[in-house]
Amino acid sequence: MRFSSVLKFGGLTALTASLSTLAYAEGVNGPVDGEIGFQRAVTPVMESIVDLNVWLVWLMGAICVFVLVLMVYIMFRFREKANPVPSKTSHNTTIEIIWTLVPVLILLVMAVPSIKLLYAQDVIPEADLTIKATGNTWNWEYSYPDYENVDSFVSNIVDIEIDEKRTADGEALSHQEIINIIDARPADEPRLDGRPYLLATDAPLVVPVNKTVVVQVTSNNNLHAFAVPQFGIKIDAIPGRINQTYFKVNAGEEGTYYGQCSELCGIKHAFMPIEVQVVSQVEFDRWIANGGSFDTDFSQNETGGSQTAGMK
Ligand SMILES: [Cu+2]
Repeated sequence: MRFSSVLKFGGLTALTASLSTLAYAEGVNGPVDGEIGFQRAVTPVMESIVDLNVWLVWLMGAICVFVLVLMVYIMFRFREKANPVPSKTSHNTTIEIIWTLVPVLILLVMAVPSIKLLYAQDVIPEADLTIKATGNTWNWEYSYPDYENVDSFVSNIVDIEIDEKRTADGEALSHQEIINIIDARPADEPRLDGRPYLLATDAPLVVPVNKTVVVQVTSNNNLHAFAVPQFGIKIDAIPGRINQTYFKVNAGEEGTYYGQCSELCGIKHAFMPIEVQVVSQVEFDRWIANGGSFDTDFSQNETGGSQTAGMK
């Protein structure tokens, strides 16, 4: 739902109808221009996050409207003309009990589902597949400890070199111009082919649909964070430590999903995207049997990243 189309709605009824869909763009993966809500949820955890958010927005909206109406009423009802002799009341025990208890109750009503959801995110269920994501400067490296025949691989952004991003006059190329340069490459080099620039990689993480995937996250150097909005996951990558999170993509939601490093980690923080290809179990088995390949060469990247790693 775009903000401009929200503005076009006149009546409250239309707004009510649109609020439930405000959270995502129907059927689209990844971010959408002008989007003000969440990306479309494809895991039970993200669905719960969206539901909680929608519910909290309604609750906060109701409180705002209530306070506003009360203030407007007071301004008119007790204005100087209508109320020349103001009340000198300074204490009212009943009112004080009410305005203490009601907010406490509201906070409790908000806290219970919030903590339930935190718990659902924090407790890692039995894994069908465990993968390890390691943050480098500046790319992600994936390994499949369950499968010895699949080498760990580095997933680099599909981009051009930074000094190619300006013309001879020093003018910055537009994103579309950069995309055109990338897509003019020969077919055996990583291209975008319709995938979003700055999110597409040369070697996506591949996982099966409708299976619990546990992600062990760590870092070789700086702090990074592994985040995929549509899965509802975001977890810090800390050198020398392993953090865990999990996701289970809903049945029928095979597709490509995108995330980004979400902890400021240095100059190319914005250029280490996360691309996850969710496939059927059959396809995944084929990918594994193939040593981590759907018959492309891009999974053969060298492991390890360094301060001087190229941006291609
Ligand atoms: Cu980063």
